[in-house]
Amino acid sequence: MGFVGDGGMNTGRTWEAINMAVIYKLPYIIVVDNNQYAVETFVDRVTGGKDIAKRAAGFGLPSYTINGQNVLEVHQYVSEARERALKGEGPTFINALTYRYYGHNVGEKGQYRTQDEIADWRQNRDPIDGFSSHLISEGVITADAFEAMKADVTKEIDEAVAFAESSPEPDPASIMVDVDSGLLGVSK
Ligand SMILES: Cc1ncc(C[n+]2csc(CCOP(=O)(O)OP(=O)(O)O)c2C)c(N)n1
Ligand SMILES: [Mg+2]
Repeated sequence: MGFVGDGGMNTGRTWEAINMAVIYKLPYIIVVDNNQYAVETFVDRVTGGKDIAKRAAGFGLPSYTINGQNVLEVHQYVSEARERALKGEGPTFINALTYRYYGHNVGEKGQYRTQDEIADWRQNRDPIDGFSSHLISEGVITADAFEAMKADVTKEIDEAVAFAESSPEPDPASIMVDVDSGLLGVSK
């Protein structure tokens, strides 16, 4: 599987790679993490033809636009793509519509979209809320069990952050471990 942002959808190398995958019938699934913004640029403003699954279809591979906020829908499309790949039927393109709650980076001012837009996605289309509501309504888990699971995961994350923050800074030389210094043109 290869993942690309909506930002990568208007770059030539993405489409060159997709073309190669098609002509060699590679067992490959390309997923667009289409969160509508490339840093601060709204995808529709920079995408000719708007519909990138249609664009992908022009390269001759099954291409879908799906609700990337829906866990089961993502699972279904990726499973089918996997089957096709394993049968030797070549690559599949999945444009998964999603949303980024936070900035592309910590320094951005966030003036390119409204707080209302972010709140709307969080409140009405959150993938974890959607999937947990589904599991609860289907009787797979209880609301209490879900809350307990959430508390466990939150604790695990908090502990990992505390561990990272209390750990010593890494030795700068360690970034060269397992890196081929010849490729970088530097010596160890
Ligand atoms: C090869 C290359 N070209 C340009 C950039 C500059 N750049 C950094 S992020 C970005 C856009 C990324 O958009 P997307 O993949 O949608 O990520 P998101 O903002 O949603 O996190 C660009 C053009 C880069 N890092 N590398
Ligand atoms: Mg993006």
